[in-house]
Amino acid sequence: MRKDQNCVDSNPYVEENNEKVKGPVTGSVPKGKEWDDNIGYFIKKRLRVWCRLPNGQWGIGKIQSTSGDEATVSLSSGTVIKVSTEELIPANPDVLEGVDDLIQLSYLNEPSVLHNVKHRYAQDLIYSKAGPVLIAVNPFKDIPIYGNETLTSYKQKAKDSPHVYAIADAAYNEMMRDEKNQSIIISGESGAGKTETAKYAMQYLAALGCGNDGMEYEILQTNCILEAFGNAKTSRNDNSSRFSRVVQLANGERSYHIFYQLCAGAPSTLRDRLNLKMASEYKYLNQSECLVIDGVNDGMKFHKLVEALDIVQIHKEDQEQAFAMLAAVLWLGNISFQVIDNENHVEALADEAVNSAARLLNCSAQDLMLALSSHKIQAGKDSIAKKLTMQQACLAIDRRDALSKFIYADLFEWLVVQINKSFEVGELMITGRSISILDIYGFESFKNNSFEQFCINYANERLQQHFNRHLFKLEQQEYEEDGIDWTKVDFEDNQECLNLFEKKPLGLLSLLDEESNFPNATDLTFANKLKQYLNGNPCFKGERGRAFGVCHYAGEVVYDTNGFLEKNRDPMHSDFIQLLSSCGCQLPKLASPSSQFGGSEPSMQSVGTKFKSQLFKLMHQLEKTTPHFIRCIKPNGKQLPGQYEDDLVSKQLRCCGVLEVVRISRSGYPTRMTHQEFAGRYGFLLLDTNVSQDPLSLSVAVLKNFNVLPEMYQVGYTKVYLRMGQIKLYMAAVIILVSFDFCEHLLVLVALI
Ligand code: AD9
Ligand code: MG
Repeated sequence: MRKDQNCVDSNPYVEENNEKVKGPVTGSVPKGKEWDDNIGYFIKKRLRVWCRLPNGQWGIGKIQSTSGDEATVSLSSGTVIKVSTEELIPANPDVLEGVDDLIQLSYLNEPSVLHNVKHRYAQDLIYSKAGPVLIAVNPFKDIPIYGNETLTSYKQKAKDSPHVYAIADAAYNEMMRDEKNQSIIISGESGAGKTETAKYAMQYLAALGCGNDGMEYEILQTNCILEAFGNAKTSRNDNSSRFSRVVQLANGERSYHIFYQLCAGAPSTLRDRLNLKMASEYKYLNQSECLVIDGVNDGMKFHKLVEALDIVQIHKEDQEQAFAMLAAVLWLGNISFQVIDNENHVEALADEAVNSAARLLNCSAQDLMLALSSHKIQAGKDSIAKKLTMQQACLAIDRRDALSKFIYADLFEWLVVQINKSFEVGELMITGRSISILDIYGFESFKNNSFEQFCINYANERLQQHFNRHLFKLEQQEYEEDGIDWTKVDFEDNQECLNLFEKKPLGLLSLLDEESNFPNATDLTFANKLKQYLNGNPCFKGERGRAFGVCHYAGEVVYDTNGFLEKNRDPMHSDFIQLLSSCGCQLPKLASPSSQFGGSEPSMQSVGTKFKSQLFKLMHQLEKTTPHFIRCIKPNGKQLPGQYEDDLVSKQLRCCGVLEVVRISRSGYPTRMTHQEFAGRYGFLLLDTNVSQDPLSLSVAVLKNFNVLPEMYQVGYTKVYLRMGQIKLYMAAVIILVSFDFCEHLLVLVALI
């Protein structure tokens, strides 16, 4: 196999200070190599290089002299330092500073990539390309690069600099051209800007797809609704997309925005009907000592929310029913328990909280109290209700909280169904094609990581595999199968980590389910079991006590198993389901006819297993689409504009595989067409009619006829492969030609580009 001429691992020449300097593009000088122009290593006097400074940061400078294994480097700051030649990394010439696409860098290495992104960020150029991937660095301030004017420029192709609009535009065009569903997959850490980016993508698609102002406005209003019900303030992001935080909050964080909005903004008639109090009077909300967000007016937000609900045509009665469910959840949180007899049985206190919750749920206070204070025990075919005792008081609280979470989850699902229903008209439905935008919680690694992080990181591990598959695996497989010359580019495969989670019976999820089913198991016995069975796995790290570590693609995370078993079980008792399905409340039943509410049998699946099967379903759907990837980067941990922490950014760029993507895109052939397609599209341009008419011969003849440089394309068994940008370049030439000779085809070609 011929080594690819343009592959980054070969030795290109770079013009620097009028000297030709030859050298490897990546990495440092191999150990033991001498300075030798004949060999061609890059260490040359006055060459720009990166070196690690004593403070761990990268510094740029020029080599003054070398002696043995040591080089003297004059830094741009004026300081002169001595550095081991092994640690020197070549820097790009000035002219390449701040290029749009990292593919254009002559030297591809971590400090160069980091510097390029930083240089652009300092000029508010928050978007860059890494081959096919869009990198978006959160500006944490408003910059005037959105709105109708910019949108129109992208729509009319007057602009093509990296932008989320450009990605949305590409997705739309590919959907129309290939008649294939598309997806825009947005990933990144918490607070990196995923949701904002998703909103801009939606804004663009709404403007493009609808051609109808009313519909566009309606689509955008859904953001306001989904954010109110799906987002909350966390320590990392004031508007974080969350799940499952109805009942427990960390200090300084808030529950879903909607609760505070309702309490602050509901008009007095509604307040009376729901017996609504201030947010500070509800335990679910006041436990974290954080009721407001700086600069946010919850009352006003509530009015905006109601407007949005009206716009997406959710009936007033349904809106009121949804608010009643929210108020019921808040009142449930205020329910407390007391000992009622000598046998230490506990019962819910028959106070305002119980009465209000029961009234809002449309059931009797007695039924609600019974459901909360007793549990059913199976005796043969029958079940007997048994009162909980003082020792089981925490069970009663768990049951109350499980009910609250369940109601909220169902309400959210109902809302999504309603929103989707209101869009069951319009162009997308007519063409039957769709563009899915995936804004998923990013990888999380905190000081203390629990079951939530475990699930989130598992999902991210799956998404990373999807990314790898599309950008590395499938790409290279296709080259090989189609018989073109190709030198493989290595990438980090995370299959082993996924196996650690998913393998049966000895994987993290299976072992968790197994332990969750043992009545006497504890979080400690679970941790010990993991260590017993998984210690040999290279992605698993046994830690002390209840902890264990997982080597994720984005770094190692230590999880504390405290609460894992209980959270995995998340009991939703059948008597609750009975209670709720017998009550007059209509909303939840609308939401999910297949859900536990309507059915007689509660789901016995654990939370972990359910999460896995939902994730598989999602991945399955994504696999059927053409993906477009956006990697959001958080430049600092303080949510502040203008601050760029090198280490933090480096880590994120590294863990999303940016370098590898650039490497593969630079040496790869991103544009490809079958010989039939290619010949069909461009064959008519051939003036020579003697060419054999089979598609392969026609394709080759077209390429030759237009003098496409041999290193710019490859001809495989089934397809023609072209390097980045070739189709544009080549087609521009074609248009000029066509406009003279084949005027009738001009329109077709313009449309193709
Ligand atoms: V989480 O995983 O849901 O916690 P996200 O979704 O990645 O997180 P989000 O989009 O909510 O983060 O962005 C956080 C904040 O950054 C926003 O509230 C904005 O204040 C800020 N942001 C993000 N992107 C932009 C942007 N393109 N322009 C201006 C932005 N501000
Ligand atoms: Mg978000």
